[in-house]
Amino acid sequence: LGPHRPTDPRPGTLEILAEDRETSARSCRLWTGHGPVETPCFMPVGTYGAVKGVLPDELRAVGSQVVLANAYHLSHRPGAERVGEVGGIHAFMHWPGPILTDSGGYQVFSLRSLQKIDDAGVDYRTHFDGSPARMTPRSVLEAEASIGPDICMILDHCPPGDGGGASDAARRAILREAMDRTTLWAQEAARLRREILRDDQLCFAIVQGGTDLELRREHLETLAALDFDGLALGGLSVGEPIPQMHATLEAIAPLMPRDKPRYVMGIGTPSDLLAAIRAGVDMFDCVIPSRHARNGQLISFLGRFNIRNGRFRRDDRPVDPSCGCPVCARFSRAYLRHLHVHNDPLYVRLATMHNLYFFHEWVAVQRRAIRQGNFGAVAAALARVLEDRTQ
Ligand code: PRF
Ligand code: ZN
Repeated sequence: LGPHRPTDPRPGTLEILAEDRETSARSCRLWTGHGPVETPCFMPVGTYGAVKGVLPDELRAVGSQVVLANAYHLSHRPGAERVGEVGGIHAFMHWPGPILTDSGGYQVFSLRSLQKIDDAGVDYRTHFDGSPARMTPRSVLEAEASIGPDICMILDHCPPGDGGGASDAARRAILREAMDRTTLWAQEAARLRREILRDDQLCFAIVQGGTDLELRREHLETLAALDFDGLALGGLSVGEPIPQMHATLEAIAPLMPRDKPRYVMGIGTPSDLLAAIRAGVDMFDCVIPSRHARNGQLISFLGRFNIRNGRFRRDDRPVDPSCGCPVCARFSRAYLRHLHVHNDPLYVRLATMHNLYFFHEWVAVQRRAIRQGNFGAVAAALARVLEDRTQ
């Protein structure tokens, strides 16, 4: 992995390597300016240009292919121009592979720092020092041009999934308004991207519409007609009931353009990933493995447990004896608990590596199955694993 070679396919090229016969699952290779991505692919979150506590070579060792950062956070700290001055985010963080940046629209809405939203952009107060700022489709692309990721997400409006307690009609109106505004911003971004971004930077649009299938279909159709390299489903896993989220994935992901990468933003649990892959999604990102690790939650084929629990004091087994990660190869539950109790930063590093390895492996098992033509059987086995696990 590393910078694009002249013999590599053009960034944005999607090779469809296998499609499952019974489900919508598929496996592809997406070419970026920093090498290929084998899909389905789970992307760890490194908001400020670091997956907390873990070195780039350690990320590689646990199976990470693409790292996600956030253009909003980097624009404020240390500043998009500052990242540009050092040669871009790859040089700054010393990650040689593909990088995707989220626009930050979602963070501005979810951090409740929102001031005023209009058809041209959003006024907000930064969550750093409360100073006023404005985000527009243009300002996001300009930040991403300086920061230099391989995949750029555009500005969107993601409303809360629980409707904020509103009636059905009011909820639909909220979804519709956010969706129409997201369309205006996407049209603007599609007009500007060729002028602002480099040729080898891919640009993805974000479909909204909550769990309303009619709105989703309409928005997907509108955005699919614009000049983007890939499409994402936003507005999922934002407080709506999980069965509704899975039903939306199942109905909408298969309708996304076949010849472009399909990304679902901010999911998910192992069960969410299984549902998304079955529905034909290629990429996802989530803070669960890294954030849960920091909180003491270790996730594996055995289930999820909190390492702080006293029962691990004398437990000299690895987190999961069947796990192939570099942490389980050497360290015991008792040692990890000890590190956690003493707030040793080594705990975060080891726990994050184990959790990320498990998420990558969970997806890699399905990727291999799709490519070998036995996804149905493997997905059924994984569903049984989920039922047997301790939550
Ligand atoms: N939009 C953007 N980023 C996101 C989301 C979204 O809707 C979500 C929702 N799950 C996570 N991250 N831009
Ligand atoms: Zn492990």
